[in-house]
Amino acid sequence: MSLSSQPDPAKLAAARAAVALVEDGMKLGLGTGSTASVMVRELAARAAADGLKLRCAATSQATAELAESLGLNVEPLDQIGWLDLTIDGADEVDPDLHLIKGGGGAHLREKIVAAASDRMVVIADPGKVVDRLGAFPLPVEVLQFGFETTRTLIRRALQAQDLGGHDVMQRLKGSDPWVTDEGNVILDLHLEAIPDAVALARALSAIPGVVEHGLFLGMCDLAIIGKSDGTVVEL
Ligand code: ABF
Repeated sequence: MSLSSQPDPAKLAAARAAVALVEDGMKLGLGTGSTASVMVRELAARAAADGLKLRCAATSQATAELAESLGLNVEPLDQIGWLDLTIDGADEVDPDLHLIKGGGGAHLREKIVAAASDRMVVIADPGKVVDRLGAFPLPVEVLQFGFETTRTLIRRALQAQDLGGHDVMQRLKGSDPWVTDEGNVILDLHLEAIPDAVALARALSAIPGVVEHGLFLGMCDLAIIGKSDGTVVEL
């Protein structure tokens, strides 16, 4: 949200369109990030206005706290079980609805929650829509144990995919390592373009020490792209 607390109109349009998909009694996954925050506020307002009974699993501590503060019923994922719908943001969306996520550092929980959902809907502004993934640095959550070993293995995997020489940077918060909700750290892969996302995802997943990467392939069912005039486009 901006300093004036007015949400960005494009994010608001996407959030409202996604919240319109919510029905009474649904079990929902709540995403993380500024667009997802707008959605959580819209969802809470609609649930209160329409008397919707919802059960929500959050993809981050920050989202859980926001949702609870607005009166939404947040429960542990395993207490709810399978979810009807997850609504989340993204850093990039390509024409096949493949995504890069994790700029907010929550992609591990986001992927688990999305995988536990019948339907995943992404909400975004037009700046997130790309022809090909990779301009946004690809986040990879890694264990702190053996961190440099894991980074070396990631560099080797990139070389094997003709992606060698690109920066593999540890994400920082100030001068300290960024630590995720799960106590891990993040490497951001500055690749510029990812020619074969499926091959890269497979290679990263095979590396010991990699907890989860931010490529979401074949997980998104619908992307709602909000525009600043308040309209949306569905991909
Ligand atoms: C989450 O928040 C992430 O997966 C993604 O990195 C980020 C998008 O944030 P924003 O909506 O603030 O651009 O959805």
